[in-house]
Amino acid sequence: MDDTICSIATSLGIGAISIIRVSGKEAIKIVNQIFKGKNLEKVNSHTINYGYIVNKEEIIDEVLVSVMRKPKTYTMEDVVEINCHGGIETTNKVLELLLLNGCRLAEPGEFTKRAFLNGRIDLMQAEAVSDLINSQTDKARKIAINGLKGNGSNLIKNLREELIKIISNIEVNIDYPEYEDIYEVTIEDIKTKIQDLKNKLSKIIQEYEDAKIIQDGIKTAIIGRPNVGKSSLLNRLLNEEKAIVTDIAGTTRDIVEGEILIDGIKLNIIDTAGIRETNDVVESIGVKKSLDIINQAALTLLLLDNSQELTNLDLELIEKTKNKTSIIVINKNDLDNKLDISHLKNRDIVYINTLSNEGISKLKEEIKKLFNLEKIEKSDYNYITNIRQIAKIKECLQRINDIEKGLNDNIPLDMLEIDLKNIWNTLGTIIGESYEEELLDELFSKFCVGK
Ligand SMILES: Nc1nc2c(ncn2[C@@H]2O[C@H](COP(=O)(O)OP(=O)(O)OP(=O)(O)O)[C@@H](O)[C@H]2O)c(=O)[nH]1
Ligand SMILES: [Mg+2]
Repeated sequence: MDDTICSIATSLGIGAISIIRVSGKEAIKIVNQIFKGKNLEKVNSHTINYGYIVNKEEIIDEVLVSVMRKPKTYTMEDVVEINCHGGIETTNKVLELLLLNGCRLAEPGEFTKRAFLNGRIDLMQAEAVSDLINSQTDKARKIAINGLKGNGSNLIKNLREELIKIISNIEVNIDYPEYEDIYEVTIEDIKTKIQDLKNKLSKIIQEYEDAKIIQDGIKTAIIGRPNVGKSSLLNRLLNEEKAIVTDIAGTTRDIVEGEILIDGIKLNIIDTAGIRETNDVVESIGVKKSLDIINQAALTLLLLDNSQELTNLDLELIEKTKNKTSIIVINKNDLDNKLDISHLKNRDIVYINTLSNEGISKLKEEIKKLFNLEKIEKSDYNYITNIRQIAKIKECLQRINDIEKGLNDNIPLDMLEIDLKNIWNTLGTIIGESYEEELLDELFSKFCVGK
């Protein structure tokens, strides 16, 4: 961390402004060497300075340079940001000059890595930076900004404090084993506290499911026999003629995808090839894909045709989707009814007609109910969503389960103490109290360059 790093922080292309960021001990000195204007080594911290970037006598660009001295900076090191005119040539030239004058090109995420290593943010907050950049909906952004503010970190820190209290409780028991009365009282107390801890960890895992929906959306598959109107439904939902619709059975052969937002939650909708027995090679590959998608989707919309009797294939699909989160969508309700719904007991059913759009809002309502989107809408967006962090929480939960079993079998208290300290350590790795170098490398390599 002794060297001074630089990187283009904005995306490289033609635009009004490009920002090149420099961080490290020599940041101000190096930029000053290629700057014509005030002496940057003498200007006040957190000032913006007008001037030129020069290569000896040649003016490369007219710029504004922000000088921010440590420690109140993104990395807690001296940071300089050069605002130059957007454009690939200019930006690259300024970067090249910085490299020639002693900077090293930053690795992806290296600025944030330094912010972590210098103690300005913890590991959860660092990961939230990446989530913020990658968030695709407003709600995903809200989760990320809460993470960045440290809400998730505080949650973990509180859990660790509770653990410390339990551990000290146990130590009293180990140190004064002769007081049997105290032991009797506190062991019950310890059990209650461990139960409480377990509930809190379980809640984080449960809420993670909601958060996944907010961040990734709901993968929704439209399936059914050929010609029931799957592509028509996709088009209605997207409000766009995306998929080809004809009255020829087997029109859709490969999957067609689109996205909509329902109450700010993204629905990734997949229209599939109609499922039937076929000798056509291309179509049969499509059919296989359709069947696979049922297993991958978070929501299946099984389309049936109101104007036809149920076929064996329909019945098979009804059976296949029985234990999945699914809605039976009965299309073509403008035509005379021939479909007998007595086979559809205990299933969510919505009638629609894609010609007039009837039932489409009802379908959306049903999806909202199914995924409890109203609850998510009212949530405070304090979720832990990072897979690494969740894996650690699950690990803690597993250990607590083991401890509970042990407590019932009267495990020795010093063993219990060791187990609880392990959980305390595991929680610590979530916020980066301890870490392995490889973990950091892997984690920050997923960041974009310049962040
Ligand atoms: N009357 C009526 N016809 C509809 C309705 N929805 C779709 N259709 C017609 O049904 C035929 C098939 O529609 P598609 O959307 O292509 O059906 P699909 O399920 O995607 O068919 P494949 O791609 O072959 O599996 C077309 O002629 C549509 O115009 C509806 O609500 N009412
Ligand atoms: Mg189709």
